[in-house]
Amino acid sequence: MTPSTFTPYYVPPGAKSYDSSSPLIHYSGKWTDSFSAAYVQKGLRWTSHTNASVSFTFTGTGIEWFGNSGKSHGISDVYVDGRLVQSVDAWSAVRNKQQRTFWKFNLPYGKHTLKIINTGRRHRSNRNGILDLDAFVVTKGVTPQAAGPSQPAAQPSSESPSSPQPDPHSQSLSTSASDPTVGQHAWTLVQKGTTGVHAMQLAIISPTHAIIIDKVEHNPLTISGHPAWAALYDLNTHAVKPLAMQSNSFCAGGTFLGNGTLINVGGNPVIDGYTSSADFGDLDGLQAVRLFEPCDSDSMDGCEIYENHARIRLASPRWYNTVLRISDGSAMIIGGSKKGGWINNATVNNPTIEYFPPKSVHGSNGLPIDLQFLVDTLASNLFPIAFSLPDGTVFMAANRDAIIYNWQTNTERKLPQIPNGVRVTYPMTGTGLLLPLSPENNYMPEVLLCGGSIVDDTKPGYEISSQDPASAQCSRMVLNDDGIAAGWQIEQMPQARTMPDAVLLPTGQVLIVNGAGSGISGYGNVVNQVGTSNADNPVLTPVLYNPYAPYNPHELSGRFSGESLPSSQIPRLYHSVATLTPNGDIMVAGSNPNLDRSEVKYGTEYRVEWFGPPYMTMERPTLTGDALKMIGFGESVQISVNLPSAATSNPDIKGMFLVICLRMWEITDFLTRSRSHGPWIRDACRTRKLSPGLSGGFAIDERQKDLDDHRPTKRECLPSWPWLDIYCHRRGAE
Ligand SMILES: [Cu+2]
Repeated sequence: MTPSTFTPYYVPPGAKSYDSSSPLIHYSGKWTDSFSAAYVQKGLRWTSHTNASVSFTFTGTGIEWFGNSGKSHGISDVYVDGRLVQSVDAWSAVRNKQQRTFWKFNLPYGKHTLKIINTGRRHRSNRNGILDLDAFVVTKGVTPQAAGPSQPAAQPSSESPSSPQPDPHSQSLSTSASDPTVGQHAWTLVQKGTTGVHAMQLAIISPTHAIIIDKVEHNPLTISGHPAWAALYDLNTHAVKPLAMQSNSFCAGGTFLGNGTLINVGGNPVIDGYTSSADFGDLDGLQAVRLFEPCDSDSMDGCEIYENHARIRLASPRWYNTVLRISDGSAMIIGGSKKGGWINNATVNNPTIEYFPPKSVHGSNGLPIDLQFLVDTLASNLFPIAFSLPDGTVFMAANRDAIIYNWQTNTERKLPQIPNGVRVTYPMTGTGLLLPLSPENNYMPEVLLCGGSIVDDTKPGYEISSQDPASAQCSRMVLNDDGIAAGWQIEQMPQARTMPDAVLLPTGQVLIVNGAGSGISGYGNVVNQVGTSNADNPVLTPVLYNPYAPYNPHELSGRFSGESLPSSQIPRLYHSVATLTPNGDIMVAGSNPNLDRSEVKYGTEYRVEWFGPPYMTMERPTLTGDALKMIGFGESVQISVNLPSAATSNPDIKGMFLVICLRMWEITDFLTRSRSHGPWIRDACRTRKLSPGLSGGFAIDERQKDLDDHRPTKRECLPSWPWLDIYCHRRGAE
């Protein structure tokens, strides 16, 4: 079959295309027909006459205008319902076809009229500019009341200064301040910004930016004449800048290397005839290695993804692999399937690990090393949950099982099975994280796994339903001999969730957000699909977990609280993400249980939400002087801090101080753990309490203090790139 062209022109499920020859489209002035196999329905209409116009009345919530761009194209005025909304310049240095010249989403559902008038003006020329129309695409939208799919809207990109602006579409929800411990400071939820490309994978890459990596699909954001599938998101301005990528990153995995370079590996082949992209040459992503060097310029100029498939690639194909930075700063690349699919099976399973950069250990000569755990845990074992532990070993959970893997000796230590038949990895996706390492527990690692499903992973898709209930279980274990002998401690989330995302907050609490109350991950596989989603019953309210609260076997939800948390109106199912930001709030994005962009329930979600913990509105300690750029291992560090007045006056807080290091990245498939898919890669952090009694501590008797942080004693705990956050608080409180 001839691959279709991967242009911005696309008709998502739930939208309808009207060709330029449609009798419903009215032209006035002199227009000319052109014919080419490269045009929608092989025809296009154009005019170079000033004041020639086209108008079109449609019923729906959104409209997209597609046409060519090029050096002869000019400026047109676009009216919606009689109001001038934008002057659009279709000029470009390169001639492109099937471009999205203008779009307007988020209109109230109903009848609207679009009118486009040629101004005759043309960029860098006195000659008349061309206005052309290849097709209109109308987004009908779900019924106005239903919580439906998002209306995609791309922020202006640096590449196309004339990009239309989406409606400012923002909504604020605040909780009441009924909790006396919170006072006037409460959780907030704001919808602001759109990601332009669907946020399958998300990672914070600088104090000001996040990187978003999607799969090859028809996103609103474009680059070089075709849809983009990676972008940089400005956390402060909410602007999105498209990134060029060569290979299909569908269900890739990622982490940061010890030098701060982000690597994103694996993915999917080119999907011929669908989102195929033969015309710009996207490459099979199964063995791809994508590198993004540290880049903290505010403008992100020159920050690009590097791929060189001839020279840098994985030793074996991987789809849904987990990538984990280990104690020597390299990345361990764990498992995956040899090709895209759904539930893993022995035919496509890749039950091996490899490293980047490659290393020759245990006679591997850089080639993959067999890992029996990945055979034993078939079938639902994709995106294993993995953490690097303080002694350099690696915790892994997949399906119902867990091990500690010593990569230096290539040995596995079996851990007790996760109780009650709960499966925690794709497509029975749960979430997991390493709880804070703190002086109180002598930095003893403790893991927490939450959500997932008890659905039998040997059943075919037609025996699994989107209505099968998810698991509410959390399982927690201390990873030393006593803890392992004691086994998993069981808790219950207030609501069952599959595909949750867990975010470790600077307070030590865990925010569990996103996910579905029923069904499993993926799309197009089970019965009772909603649209094509394998999951249903979105869980719209996050819940807070306090790891420091006492365990009560008679009250299994005792460590959870959620009454004061605001609820979202946006379902976040398969392929959704959440991460802490350098500002301290939580960025939530994504959801796309679809092969390509869709406008029917559950559609492709581009809107971003921001959860603000109560501390966002409190006075915070501030660093005085320059922020630290680098701390060498074993170095002492002096940090000067201005303390908030509450800290100097409150006897509970005075004398207690936490310096917490957090790594910001979490990615869904890749770095973040968004459990909508992947394992969490956030490895952890060392929490350090500084008090006058501790060596290297400080005295607290003035507002400005010098903190002499004494250093980590184990190199493995901090292989690289931590973020240092300083908070004043009582443990477990906000
Ligand atoms: Cu995926």
